[in-house]
Amino acid sequence: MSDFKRNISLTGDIRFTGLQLKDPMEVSAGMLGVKEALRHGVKEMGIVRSMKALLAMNQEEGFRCPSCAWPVPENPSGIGEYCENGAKALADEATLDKIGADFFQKYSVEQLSRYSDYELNKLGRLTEPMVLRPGKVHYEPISWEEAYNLMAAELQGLDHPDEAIFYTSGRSSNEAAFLYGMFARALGTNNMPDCSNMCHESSGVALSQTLGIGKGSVKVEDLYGADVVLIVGQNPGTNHPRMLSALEKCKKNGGKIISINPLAETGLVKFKNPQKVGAMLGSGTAIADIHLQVKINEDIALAKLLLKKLAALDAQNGEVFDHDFIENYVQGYDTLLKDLDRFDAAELLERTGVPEEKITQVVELLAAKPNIIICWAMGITQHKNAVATIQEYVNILLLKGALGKPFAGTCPVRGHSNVQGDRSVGIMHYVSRELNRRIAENLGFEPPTQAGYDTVGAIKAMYEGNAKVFICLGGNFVMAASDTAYTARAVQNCKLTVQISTKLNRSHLITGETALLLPTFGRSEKDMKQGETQFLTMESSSGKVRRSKGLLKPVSEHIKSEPEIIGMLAHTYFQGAHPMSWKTLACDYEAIRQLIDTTVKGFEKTSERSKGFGYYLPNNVRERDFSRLPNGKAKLTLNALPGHDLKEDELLLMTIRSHDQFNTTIYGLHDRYRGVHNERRVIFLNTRDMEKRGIQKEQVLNLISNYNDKERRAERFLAIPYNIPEGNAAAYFPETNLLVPIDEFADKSRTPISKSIKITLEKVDE
Ligand SMILES: Nc1nc2c(c(=O)[nH]1)N[C@H]1C(S)=C(S)[C@@H](COP(=O)(O)OP(=O)(O)OC[C@H]3O[C@@H](n4cnc5c(=O)[nH]c(N)nc54)[C@H](O)[C@@H]3O)O[C@H]1N2
Ligand SMILES: Nc1nc2c(c(=O)[nH]1)N[C@H]1C(S)=C(S)[C@@H](COP(=O)(O)OP(=O)(O)OC[C@H]3O[C@@H](n4cnc5c(=O)[nH]c(N)nc54)[C@H](O)[C@@H]3O)O[C@H]1N2
Ligand code: SF4
Ligand SMILES: [Mo]
Repeated sequence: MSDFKRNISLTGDIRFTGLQLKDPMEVSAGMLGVKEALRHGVKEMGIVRSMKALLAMNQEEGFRCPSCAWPVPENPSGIGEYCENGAKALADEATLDKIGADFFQKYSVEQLSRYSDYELNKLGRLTEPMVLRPGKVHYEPISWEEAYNLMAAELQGLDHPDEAIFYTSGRSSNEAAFLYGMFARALGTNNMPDCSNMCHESSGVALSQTLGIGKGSVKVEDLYGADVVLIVGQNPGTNHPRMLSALEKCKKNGGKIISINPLAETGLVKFKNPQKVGAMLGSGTAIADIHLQVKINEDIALAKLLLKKLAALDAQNGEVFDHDFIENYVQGYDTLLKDLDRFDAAELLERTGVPEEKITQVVELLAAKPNIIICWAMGITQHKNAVATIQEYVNILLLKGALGKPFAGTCPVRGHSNVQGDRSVGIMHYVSRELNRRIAENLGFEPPTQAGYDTVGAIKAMYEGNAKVFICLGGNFVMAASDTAYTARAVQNCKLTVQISTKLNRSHLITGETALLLPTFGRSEKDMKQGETQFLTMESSSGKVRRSKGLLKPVSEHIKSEPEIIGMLAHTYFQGAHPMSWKTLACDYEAIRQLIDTTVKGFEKTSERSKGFGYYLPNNVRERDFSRLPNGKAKLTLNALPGHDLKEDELLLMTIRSHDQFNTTIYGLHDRYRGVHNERRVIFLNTRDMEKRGIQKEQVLNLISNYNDKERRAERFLAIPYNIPEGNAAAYFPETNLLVPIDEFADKSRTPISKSIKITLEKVDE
């Protein structure tokens, strides 16, 4: 394995920042949310810039919020279609702080790697292309032209195109992602890992197998009229805040909200709608009517218990399940009912850790009501049995006939603002025969027919020396992926790593022999081409394609848009010897959209139809069309219960987000909803688990995971007694990714097991 003699820290200097504990908050958003949002905005962007940007965010002619993928409703409230965390994301990207050549001359990558992730992000926006040459520890400036030449030369020098890997984070536009995916294929590889592999891949796999489409079926408006909404393994108060407004409407209309979560997350408990002045002054609405405090990864037991009880009621009166729907659209009914008999209700109940009376309340609701929506996120996608867990919940919807009608359906709530769009336009490591056929027909070249690497596959390939060039369209690969030390080593094995980014992160410091840092536009920035401000398109969590048009002055005149960078790289590589006009496409987004329309199924007249509030892509579940599944019917599945075989001293750790971060981008050191201030190095523990181990509040602990006799450690975390089930623990990512073994991932989707890591605690003598 090569070593470039760079002395890079994977964690930054580990030091505590001054923990202060308060009670977890009962009410989310409201006045404090808006105040927080403005505070961040004004501090980072100045008052004029922040007001200008905030007024345009999520508006018809404005830009899409760069944070999460929650859709804007058909009839938005007018002003302020954003939340505190959307405003924070905007302030973070539109900051006036910047770093360029002088900065990198002063600080080496070795020095910078001692900074925390929080400190790195705070340095500001990248302003000019930089290169880190072999053996050097300082980035130096490089012209765009030389950067394209360097990349093209490295790609041309590969023995096989499969030695190149193209990672995508979910912030890119459809236009950029399309060009990127087509360039990888034109080169001859399907090596396109993306952040989805670590995120909702389990949802995609589970839903494709059972319902014939990897996306959800619910529109925002469906939530308003639902009878029952289950929020499973999701913390919307922090990660999809405007979803709470939709849930509030649902409640007003008589709907019931059930939260299934090991934690009593703020926002699900009480919520103030920041768009309504009246609501800000009141005490907020308790969003969740019932909270099932399930133990980590016992959702299959919980869903089976619900199914068993519903089946028993249905056996009495035949009115609980939708028998017409089952008859016409569903396969596997008898087998599923028989299989449920194998499980003992008392054992299932015990596994869940939920009080029986709460289960009874939920069963009564589900039995009586037809319009059910199930929403979920990382709490169920990042386990070994994630696909099975999601399918077990889908079983409930199928038996209730709660699909393909208003106010019912599946709602996997997506993370990154355009992660769904990126997939739709072709960012995937597997092969779609239909897409390949359309590429050959419309773009004039034969794409590769061999599947490429996903995220775990890419890391292993780099580690083993089978990949040499690693290009990243956004993201922070080394910190987001599992097994930080292994992943870092893997990336350092590459000859060239390229990061197309807005802000500095640790993946810019943990690099290959040569590294390029290519600065690009944020969403909010004005992208001028041919004398006109350009728009780009994105797809929300509900499958709607909309325009996004930035308006702020770009942070530097030396940065380039993502489509331009990709188009020019492809142009430099092919030098005209390719049927696609890469150079033209680099600056003509309209032309890219036309290619998307002809090449990607479901996209049609996008330039026109993406206006205003946009258009929905086709969705077979909404039409109750299951013809693409075997037998033409949706599928009920049989799923096994998980077995963790925890040792006496082991706990199951979930790695979660604080209220002050966007994935690996750390905005601040607070998690005020959970009562944690000024510290990220904390671990939430049940008091009984603390007592058993003689652990004091705020005691310093090392976290250790041990899989296949390999010990992995994340050092120095402060113990916090918290309302969390016994045997369970929680801590923030990315600090804890050191603990996730590279080989532990979900069956079928290969998503790392970030929410159920077996750990032990080691006390540190201070
Ligand atoms: N502000 C902000 N917004 C974001 C992000 C961000 O980092 N910050 N990230 C974006 C991205 S990429 C994504 S994917 C989403 C993530 O959105 P979420 O999935 O809400 O994010 P997590 O913090 O991972 O929260 C997981 C939740 O699942 C619960 N949970 C954990 N294990 C289990 C389990 O076994 N069963 C059940 N039922 N629940 C469990 C946890 O207690 C927690 O409430 O948010 C997006 N939006
Ligand atoms: N342990 C653990 N690990 C996890 C998770 C977890 O819950 N637990 N969650 C997983 C999930 S759900 C996800 S989605 C992944 C996230 O993985 P990634 O998407 O790779 O990571 P991010 O932190 O979102 O990437 C942030 C970086 O993107 C760049 N950036 C921001 N905006 C733009 C832009 O507009 N264009 C470009 N080109 N670059 C931009 C900035 O440089 C910023 O530093 O992490 C996964 N990792
Ligand atoms: S809910 Fe998500 S998309 Fe909407 S404003 Fe908030 S962070 Fe942005
Ligand atoms: Mo995600």
